[in-house]
Amino acid sequence: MTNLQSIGDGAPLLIPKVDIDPFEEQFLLNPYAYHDALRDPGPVVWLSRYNIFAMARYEEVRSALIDHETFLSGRGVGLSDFAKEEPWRPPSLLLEVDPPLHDRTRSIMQSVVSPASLKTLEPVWTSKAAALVDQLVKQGGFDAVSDLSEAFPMLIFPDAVGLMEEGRENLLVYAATVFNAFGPRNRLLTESMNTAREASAWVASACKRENLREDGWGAAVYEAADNGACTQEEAQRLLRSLLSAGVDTTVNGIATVIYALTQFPEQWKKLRENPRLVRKAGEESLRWDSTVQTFFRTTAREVAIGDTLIPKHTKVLLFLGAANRDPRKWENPDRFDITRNTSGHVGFGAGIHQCLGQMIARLETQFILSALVEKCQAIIVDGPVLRRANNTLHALKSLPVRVTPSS
Ligand code: OVM
Repeated sequence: MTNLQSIGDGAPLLIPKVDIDPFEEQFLLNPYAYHDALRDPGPVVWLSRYNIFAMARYEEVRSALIDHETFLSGRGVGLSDFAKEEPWRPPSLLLEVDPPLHDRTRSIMQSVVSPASLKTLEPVWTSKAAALVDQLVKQGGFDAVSDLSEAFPMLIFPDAVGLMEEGRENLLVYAATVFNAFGPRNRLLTESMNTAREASAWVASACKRENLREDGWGAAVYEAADNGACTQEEAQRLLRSLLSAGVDTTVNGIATVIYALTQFPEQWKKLRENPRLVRKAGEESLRWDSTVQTFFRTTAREVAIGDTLIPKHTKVLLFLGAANRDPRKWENPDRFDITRNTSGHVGFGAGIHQCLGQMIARLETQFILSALVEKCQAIIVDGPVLRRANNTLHALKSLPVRVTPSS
């Protein structure tokens, strides 16, 4: 181990420097073109555009995610360091906190979105997925993003939370801003912030107790507060987490698996022959094209990665999407293969912060895929596939498809 020495820009000497901007539009639209350049130089690299450390190999990304005592979330999981800059909104009590607070809030929310509550929602979600897919298949062609991948979560998720009807369209606007806000203050974030003022106000109001139905997850969070698990103010902010993380993620998760199946028709065929593979298809899709591409952590202490010492109190960018395609870990990583063993993928993160809503996301994806494989023989792209640049999400804007109904 060689000592770390600083030079003018703060970069340690023994670290490969990479000049790529992972938040520039070209990168965000196709991150996979750049991942080798981030993974190959070493287990940790210096991003000279931002003067930060970054890790993009599976081993290091996963190790950092599970080591929450070294790699903190409490100073924000975006580029902005909450110890130095005022956060754009009050920090999330789940995502942007460390234990012990994290463990208290996490267990509250875990009991709200419990397997038991999902079990009762399942029949409604299944029939709504079937009805929506049925209607779209009858049309013969549709936009798999707006008509299906956005439409379905919007049909079921706000109802499950018990949100007011009025203004639900603000959810996607707000979420896009939340995920842009993990990146630098680039054009994407600035423009997003301008459109989000109204959406933020709507979300704040939608999270208030008096605006919630009495039978949803939202009311359940407030009941936990009544029982002493948290304050009423904490309840409102915990509910905000569901609205922040629960829609744009599943929208793009669903859109991506449909896109993947159009790009790998032999996998579609395999899925039709064995519809029980829907669960594996969803998982492989998250590995192959992770919806959440990146998150930051902040070091709590000096930490050695290979020959590099990362100083304490330093931001480190973790490339989940690159880890999930690291050839050091995955055989033929660019191949979408629904029968592969995806165990250990970090598409939902890993460790104590691992996606709270992962069962919700899995179910939504499975219900849509099950309906699609049952009702269509074939699904093909029928127009330009458009992406939407976001500082954190690998997102689709439009996926026009044509379908052949099952005979
Ligand atoms: C939150 C939050 C927001 C965005 C993402 C997320 C992936 C959580 O407000 O807690 O988890």
